[in-house]
Amino acid sequence: MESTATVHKSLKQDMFEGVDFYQIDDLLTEEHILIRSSIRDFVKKEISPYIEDWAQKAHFPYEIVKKFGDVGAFGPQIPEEYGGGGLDYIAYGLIMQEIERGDSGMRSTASVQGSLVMYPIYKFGSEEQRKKYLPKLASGEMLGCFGLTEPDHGSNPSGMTTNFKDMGDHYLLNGAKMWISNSPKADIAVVWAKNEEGRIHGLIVERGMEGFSTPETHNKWSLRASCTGELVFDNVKVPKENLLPNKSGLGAPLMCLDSARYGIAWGTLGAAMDCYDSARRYAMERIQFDKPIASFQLIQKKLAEMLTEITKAQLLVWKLGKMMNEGKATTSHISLAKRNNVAMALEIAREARQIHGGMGITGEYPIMRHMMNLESVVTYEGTHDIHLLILGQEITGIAAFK
Ligand code: TGC
Ligand code: FAD
Repeated sequence: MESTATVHKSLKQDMFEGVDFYQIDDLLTEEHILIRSSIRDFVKKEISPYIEDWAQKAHFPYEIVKKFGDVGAFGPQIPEEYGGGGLDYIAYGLIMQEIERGDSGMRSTASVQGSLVMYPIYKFGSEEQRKKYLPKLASGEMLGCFGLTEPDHGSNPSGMTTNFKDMGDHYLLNGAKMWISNSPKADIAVVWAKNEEGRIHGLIVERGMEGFSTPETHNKWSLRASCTGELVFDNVKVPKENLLPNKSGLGAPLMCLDSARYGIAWGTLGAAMDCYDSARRYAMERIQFDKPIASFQLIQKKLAEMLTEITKAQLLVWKLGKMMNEGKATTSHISLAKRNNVAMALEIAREARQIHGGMGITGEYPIMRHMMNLESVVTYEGTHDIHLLILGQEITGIAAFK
């Protein structure tokens, strides 16, 4: 009989093969499958061997930024002329799925850069801003972050107090943002702030501007390999050409969130697949009462339900991806998928933890890391309940937020 120690060693090699019970690959193009395979190989080589150590040490591996750029993980949906991948939304989703299969914090780094920094610059920026920032963000020469949340305004960003005044030849920015992924290492921040009339605008704030600091948030039990911090603006002089000119109002950041939430719906599927894959292998190898635990009905029930939920979630994001490609997906369509798939992944992580018994709480397996990461994912980009209320508003026409 193989000892438990040997089993752990072999699992560490990352033998993930994907989950495709309903032959969903038939719905993908050859290009989609090639892209997925190249990102899967990248994750096996550049993330899986190290992620446990990074997470245990709360270390953000800055060198991954350039590597993500090289493999095309930043802004796959942005046109090629600006350094993006020029790919469709299903390709974008598959990339997020594979990266989050490695770790949700790594996917955070990629989705913030692509959907929350490159997207607003591409969508709402001037041609000069696009040319200045997008190619460097795409290649990983530059890292960005997105500042919407404030200490007193999380689910309700419209109440933000960060503000800027027109000083003639520049804007003067004051306020603070909290819980900002990538902030401690970011070269630029896309910051949402109110002008003197109370209208929300996006501004590009660069590291090095006087009065701008990015203190790191320590002691997280979740997304430990991703860096999170604040953005503090103390009379920061922002050049006028750094204002995103082509859209204002809360709708602008909410459009960015649509794109990022879509990526999360795919990404969490990756975390769920990893937990299922690890649980299935462990159940086949772990012997109790002289049999593999996989032979017990209660374990089979858990595995069968995991596969069912993963398959349903795969079909959901594939159809949503088609709607994104056709420009037919609405915020509520995206909310449904983000909410469902994060909850599905969290439930699978918890069940997988049970299947691994005591080993499930250790860093020998990815389960506890995924589970703790998903506790952030269920909160950021709109909490589980906020997405329920978005759906409630869609169904009834009544906003129950206020
Ligand atoms: P509401 O009155 O509904 O809307 C305000 C204005 O925005 C317009 N709008 C949209 N426009 C474009 N696209 C959308 N998806 C839009 N949704 C709304 C709307 O028409 C209106 O326009 P106008 O012209 O009338 O002003 O806004 P509300 O204040 O009632 O809020 C609604 C609510 C609660 C759903 C919204 O505030 C919300 O989604 N809250 C959640 C906040 C959130 O998700 N924060 C995420 C921060 S970023 C983050 O977490 C990154 S983590 C990244 C990582 O590490 O991966
Ligand atoms: P609150 O809004 O205070 O919510 C607390 C609880 O109250 C939740 O359960 C919520 O659902 C509930 N609640 C709130 N309002 C209502 C209501 N009307 N009806 C019913 N229930 C309600 N933000 C960024 O801008 N950029 C980032 O890069 C970023 N990265 C993040 C990284 C991490 C690791 C984390 C944890 C957060 C990040 N966030 C980021 C912030 C994130 O978007 C917010 O945490 C989230 O929007 C919730 O805000 P809050 O934490 O202030 O919770």
